[in-house]
Amino acid sequence: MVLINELVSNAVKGDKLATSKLISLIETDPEVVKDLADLIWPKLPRAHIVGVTGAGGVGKSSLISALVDEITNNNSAAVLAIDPSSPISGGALLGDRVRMYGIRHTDKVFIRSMSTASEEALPLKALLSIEVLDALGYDYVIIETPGIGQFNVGISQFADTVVLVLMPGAGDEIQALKAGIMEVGDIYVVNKSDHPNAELTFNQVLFALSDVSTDGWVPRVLKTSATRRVGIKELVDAVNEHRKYLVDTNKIVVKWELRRSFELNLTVKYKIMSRLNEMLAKDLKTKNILNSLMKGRLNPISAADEIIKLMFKSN
Ligand SMILES: Nc1nc2c(ncn2[C@@H]2O[C@H](COP(=O)(O)OP(=O)(O)OP(=O)(O)O)[C@@H](O)[C@H]2O)c(=O)[nH]1
Ligand SMILES: [Mg+2]
Repeated sequence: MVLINELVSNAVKGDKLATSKLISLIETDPEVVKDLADLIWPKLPRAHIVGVTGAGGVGKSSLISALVDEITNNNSAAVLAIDPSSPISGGALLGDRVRMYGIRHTDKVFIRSMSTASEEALPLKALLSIEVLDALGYDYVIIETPGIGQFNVGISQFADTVVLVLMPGAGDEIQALKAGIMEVGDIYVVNKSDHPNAELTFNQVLFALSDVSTDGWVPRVLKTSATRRVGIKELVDAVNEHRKYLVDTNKIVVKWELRRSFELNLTVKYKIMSRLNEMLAKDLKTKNILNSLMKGRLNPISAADEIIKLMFKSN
């Protein structure tokens, strides 16, 4: 607890190593949030959460670094890159990433990557980290998630604004857009606009979206070149316009509710699974139930009912 107190007071002052250590603690054991909560939580969300998604290699990371450079002219930003393939996670990459992307206002930027199991698109630890970054006072929290065709991560369940990134020649994605099976973005970006096919793809996206029904917000379609830093200011303007729209229509409250219900859902699952594993390791009655299931004396549903009964009895 002393450690946490110290980390929080340093993180609040802008110490990025302390912030990174707090996130590492959450990665190791989400229960640490209980201690954190007394210090910096709970409260109404304040940061604007931007989810940036798109297929591999479209330029999400490059676009985020350009975006962060623009945003941090006036505000602070934290970036959380969810990386399903990387076995490396965390603090070690912090400095490297900032350097790698050539971000300018480094004092106002926090960057962190987080590895996940591939089937676990947005893990609890990521959601809790978003809350911590918000509580620490970052104005924008930007999440990079991979999104491939219809296999999306449910980004709209936690992001206030969804930026969907495409690149020239993204035929499959445009088909998916037309068919309505791709995750819906608030802003569509055709990145790599320095490529010859960009204009064609841009027009195809506009066309594909022309009969997508909206409830008040008309999705923006933009062209950017992350590497040449073209169209970045327009992208930041579109994000801010969307935020203003959410605030003006009070839809921001619905976003907060969605995010916090998603959080609750993942937390309850996490706690029940932890409890189950603990019971399977230590509790004789639980082991007997598993044994009966294996021998065919119990079916899985009745076995689960028995386990749940035990779970609530022993609490
Ligand atoms: N020509 C051009 N290349 C770009 C642009 N944006 C990104 N790239 C290049 O595209 C490649 C992939 O960029 P990233 O930013 O790593 O793409 P990503 O979507 O984050 O990739 P993953 O995280 O691996 O899915 C890199 O070689 C970038 O330099 C752009 O606007 N124009
Ligand atoms: Mg990336």
